[in-house]
Amino acid sequence: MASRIRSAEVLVTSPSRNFVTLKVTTDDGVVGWGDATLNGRELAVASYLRDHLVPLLVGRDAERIEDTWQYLYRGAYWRRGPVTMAAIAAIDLALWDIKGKTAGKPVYQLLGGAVRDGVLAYTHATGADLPELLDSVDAQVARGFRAVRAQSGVPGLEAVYGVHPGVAAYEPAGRGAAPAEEVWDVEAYLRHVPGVLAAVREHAGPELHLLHDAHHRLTPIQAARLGKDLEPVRLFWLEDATAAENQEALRLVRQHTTTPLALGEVFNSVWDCKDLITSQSLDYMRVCVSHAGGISHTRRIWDLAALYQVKAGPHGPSDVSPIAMAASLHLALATPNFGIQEHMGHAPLVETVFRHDYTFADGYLHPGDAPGLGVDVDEVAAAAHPYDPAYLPVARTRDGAVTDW
Ligand code: GCO
Ligand code: MG
Repeated sequence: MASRIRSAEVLVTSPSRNFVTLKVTTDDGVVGWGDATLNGRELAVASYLRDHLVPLLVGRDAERIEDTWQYLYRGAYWRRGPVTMAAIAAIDLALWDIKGKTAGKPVYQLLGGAVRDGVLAYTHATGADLPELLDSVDAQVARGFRAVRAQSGVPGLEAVYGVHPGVAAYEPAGRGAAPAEEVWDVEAYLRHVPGVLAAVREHAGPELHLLHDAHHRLTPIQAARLGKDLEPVRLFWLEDATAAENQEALRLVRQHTTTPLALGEVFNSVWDCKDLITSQSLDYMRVCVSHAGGISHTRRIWDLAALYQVKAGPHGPSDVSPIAMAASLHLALATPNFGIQEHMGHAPLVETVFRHDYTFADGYLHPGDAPGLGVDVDEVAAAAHPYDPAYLPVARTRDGAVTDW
């Protein structure tokens, strides 16, 4: 007998950062959780869900995940875009959670079962200068990580995105009604970073997987030069070398360097990913389940990528909630061409609202074997932390012009 959706409710909570959470309840009382967090644009997704999608959900068959996905995506006429796809993702995750709970199985079992024992994870190491960065790398290796993203301060720049003290999870979005503005000097960065990463490689030895994120800030020719300069460092990947909208740029970069390339954390559909995958312009596709239409759509992207030897390297910073992280891990465990999962971790307060079954040990994550996604939300704790506006910083060049993010 079909199980119908009785209600769907949107929670916006801010246990040290903002999250948009969807609670779907069936008429037999099964609860599924979904995530719809879009950093700095949380309320837009909350409204899209509350005002446009929730009324369509009530009464639908909770088991027909794909049909609901097609109905919301194709039926809207206005397709794609981060707000739409994050909202659809939340519903998709909640319905997979319900399906798992109803079947009494973890979601990865419903996706075909595990094809690996654990999910290789990388985390962040940062330092204002080299000694601080090396300490941070050592601390993350001591926690068990076999892969580390290294970001460093740049002499002459007051703040560099992604650089912060300590190894605890940090929040790149700053509280307040408007974003912070930071000065960015690409030439200073390009002069400084190759030496820093070479020093990290020398310090860490050949086995540690080293990653670096350029945050979409380089022109194609600057990215090509950086990729070349970094070849002796043997990076696991150079991420977001160029702005994601101009996809031909990556082809140019690729012609000049064997440094592996990753991109796509801002993509939200297979159409965004298609050309880069089929032209084999990158090695890792970075879309994550909560921004790209959920498990149902993201697995199609991974399958397309598999044909071209492109691997999955999903986004997993602190704005990817524990619900989305759990969903990503279930999919990763069952995906043959999975590569690596970003795992920045969350502040302790986040874990008091979202209790998750996934674990980290010895470099690998595992989603756990609880039925469904394996995340529970403490609604009382969530309600104690209402929405608090926060925005990612805006970058300006030295002459004061707004520049690529
Ligand atoms: C990464 C990122 C993040 C994003 C942030 C946007 O983890 O690779 O680039 O720091 O910028 O999550 O919301
Ligand atoms: Mg990134």
